[in-house]
Amino acid sequence: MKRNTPVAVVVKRILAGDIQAAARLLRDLDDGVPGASAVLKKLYARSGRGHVVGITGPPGSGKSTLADRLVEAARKEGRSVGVVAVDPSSHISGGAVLGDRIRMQRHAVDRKVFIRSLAARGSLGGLSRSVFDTVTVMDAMGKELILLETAGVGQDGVKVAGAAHTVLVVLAPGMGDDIQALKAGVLEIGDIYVVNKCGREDCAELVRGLRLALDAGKREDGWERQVLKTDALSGRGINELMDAIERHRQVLCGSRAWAHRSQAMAKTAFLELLEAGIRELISEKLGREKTWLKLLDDLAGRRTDPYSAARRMLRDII
Ligand SMILES: Nc1nc2c(ncn2[C@@H]2O[C@H](COP(=O)(O)OP(=O)(O)OP(=O)(O)O)[C@@H](O)[C@H]2O)c(=O)[nH]1
Ligand SMILES: [Mg+2]
Repeated sequence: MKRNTPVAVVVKRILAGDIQAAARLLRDLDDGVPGASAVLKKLYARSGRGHVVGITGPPGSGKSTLADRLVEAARKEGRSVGVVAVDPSSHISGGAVLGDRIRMQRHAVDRKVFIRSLAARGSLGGLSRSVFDTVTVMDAMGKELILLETAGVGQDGVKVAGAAHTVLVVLAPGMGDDIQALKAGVLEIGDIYVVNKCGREDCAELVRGLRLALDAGKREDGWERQVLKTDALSGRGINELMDAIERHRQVLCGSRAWAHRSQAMAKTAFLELLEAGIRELISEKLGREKTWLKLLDDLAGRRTDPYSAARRMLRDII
C-alpha cells in the first residue's frame, strides 16, 4: 500500500482484517507519519468489541509459551486472535524475547493471527501509547481475542490491569515466588491465576498457597477467582484455561462489569496520551524558552524551589 493511499481506503482494509495494512499503519504511527493518526481516529470508533486478556507475571514464568498455546486453541475454535507482547526494556532476557518470536513464528502464516512485539514503554513505567494503538488496531481488525503480555511483578504487572478486560497472572513454582513476596499488587489484579510449569512436582504447594491467599481477600464483583494448573510446554491445562477465560468474559458481559472495565481501559489509554503530551510540551519549554531556562538556573541555585516552580509551569500550560 502506498503512503498516499486515501484514509478511507486504509480504514476499509484494516476493518477487513488486512495484516499488511495494519502493520503499515502501526509503523507509520510510530514514525509520526502525517495522516496515520487520521486513520486511527476512524478505527477507534469501530473498535471496542474484542476481548482483551492481559497476561502478566514474573519474567520467565511462561507467559509467551502460554500465549502461543492460547492462540493455537483459539484458532482451533475458528476465532481470530491478536497478540501484543510488551518487552520490558528493563530486564535482560534477550534470549527469551527472541524465543517468543521464533515460537510465535509458527502462527505467522495464519492470516487470522496478528502478532506484534513492542519494546516501547510509557516513560513513567506504564504501557506506552503504541500498546494502546496496537490494541485499537487489532480490535478494529476484528480480533475477537487480544492477548496483551507484559512482564513484571508489583507495579509493572499492575499496569496491565487497567488495560485488559481479563487479567491472567502467570506464576511458576520454584522461582522464589513465595506468596508473601507476591503480595505487592499481584494478588489483587488477577482474575485467573495460572500456575504454569506444572509438569514439575513442586507446584501443589504454590497452588495451595495461592488459593489460601485469594480466599483471604474475596472480591465483590461476582467472580470467583481461580487458580489453574498448566504446562504450556506440553499443552496441559490449556483447554481449561480457555474455558475459564471465556467464562470470565461471559460473567463480565452479563453485568455492568464489561462496561466498567472498558471505561477503565479507555481512561488508562487517555491518561497515557495526556501524560505523554504534557511531558513533551514541558521538556520542549524547558529546553528552549528563556523564562524556563532561567527557572532551571534558579532551581539549581536554590533561588526557587521545585514545588513553586512546578506550580508555575502547570499554571502556564493549563
Ligand atoms: N518445563 C516447562 N517449561 C516451560 C513451560 N512454559 C514455558 N517454559 C519455558 O520457560 C522459559 C520461559 O518461557 P517464556 O514463555 O519465554 O516465559 P515468559 O514469561 O514469556 O518470559 P519473559 O517474557 O521473559 O518474562 C522457556 O524456556 C520456556 O520453554 C512449562 O509449562 N513447563
Ligand atoms: Mg515473554
